[in-house]
Amino acid sequence: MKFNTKTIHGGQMLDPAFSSVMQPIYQTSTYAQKSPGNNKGYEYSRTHNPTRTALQNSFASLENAKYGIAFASGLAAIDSILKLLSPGDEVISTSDLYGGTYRLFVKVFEKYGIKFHFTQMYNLDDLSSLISENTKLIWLETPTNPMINVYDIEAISIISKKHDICLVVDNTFASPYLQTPLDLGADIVMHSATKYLAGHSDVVMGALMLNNDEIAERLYFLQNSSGAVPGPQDCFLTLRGIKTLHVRIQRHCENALKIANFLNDNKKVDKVFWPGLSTHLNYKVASKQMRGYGGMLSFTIKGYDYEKSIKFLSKLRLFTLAESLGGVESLCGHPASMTHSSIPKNIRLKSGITDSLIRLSIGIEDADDLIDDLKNAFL
Ligand code: P1T
Repeated sequence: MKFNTKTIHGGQMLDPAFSSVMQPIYQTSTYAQKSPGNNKGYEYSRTHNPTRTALQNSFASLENAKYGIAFASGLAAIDSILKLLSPGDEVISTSDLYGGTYRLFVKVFEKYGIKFHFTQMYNLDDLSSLISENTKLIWLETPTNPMINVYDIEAISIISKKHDICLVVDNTFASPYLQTPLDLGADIVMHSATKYLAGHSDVVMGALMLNNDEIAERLYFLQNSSGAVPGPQDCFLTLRGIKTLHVRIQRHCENALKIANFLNDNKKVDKVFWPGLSTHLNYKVASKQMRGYGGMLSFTIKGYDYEKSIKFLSKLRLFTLAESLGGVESLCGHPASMTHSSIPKNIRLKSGITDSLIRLSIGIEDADDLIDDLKNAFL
């Protein structure tokens, strides 16, 4: 099945009750049992729910995975991966990553004896030099949030395999339409499905996709044992969102290209971070491993400081100042004071998250209207 068909039919079956074409919302916490433990595998909704099963099958199908596991948020999905580790284990992560992921690593899991190293993953010698016998996980966000750096999944997977380290790719910014990391050698794919997968800024949801039977069993155990599961209504909304994933991402990419070119040609703009520009540091690797360059873009304006950048954001009308990304509507944000404020300033500056950095989540409105909105904010 090709990707555009998988978004609609991947892993789906007609509902056995009435053959409804849309998956029903099984809004129930529990199921009547004929005798203890006897009800087609459905006993309690933290453990299993048919709407969630349909979503998990869709997740697996999108990433060419054997297993899909749904969580109540992207961070809940990451939390479960970290619970695979034991005290003394070490993780090597991209230094440029979502602030909430950094916070979970450093402020929650360090306390339990997990050690985190942060590095840019361009230089594979730097990565290799951090590997020890305690290294159990490589955390790769690509493209990164908010600098839109792109790292070579295949090259990094060669290193992870050599040292028997689990390679996890946070594929939130790309979506499986643009990149399928398991095909490139990753062991687990993680998504904040809140973003492109659900796609309409109306649900918070996390996803893990993988092929390894033993790790999958441990993650299903954690999903049930820790209990950070999504409700059936949210599973339904995410399934519905996924049905248009391919057409939405096509338009996100088309609009991002037009806006990246507009900003790149604008004399007031200092730097544009979008991997589809041939001048971007990661254009080559992005062209190799991605099927398009995505709808996330960051930029800085010449001579702008914190105040001027905030003023620029306040002048935008179609771009809404808000956390999150990947919905049909365009959003703008100031990473230093919003999504990445939990990262200490000296650390975020090293990754390029300056006080003047502006992040755009380019929606699927008419690109000319979006460009007019930006033009107006430059006046
Ligand atoms: O918000 P949640 O569904 O828990 O997902 C966390 C998360 C994980 N990984 C990446 C790359 C993310 O961007 C996020 C969430 N990011 C935002 C809310 C944001 O505005 O960047």
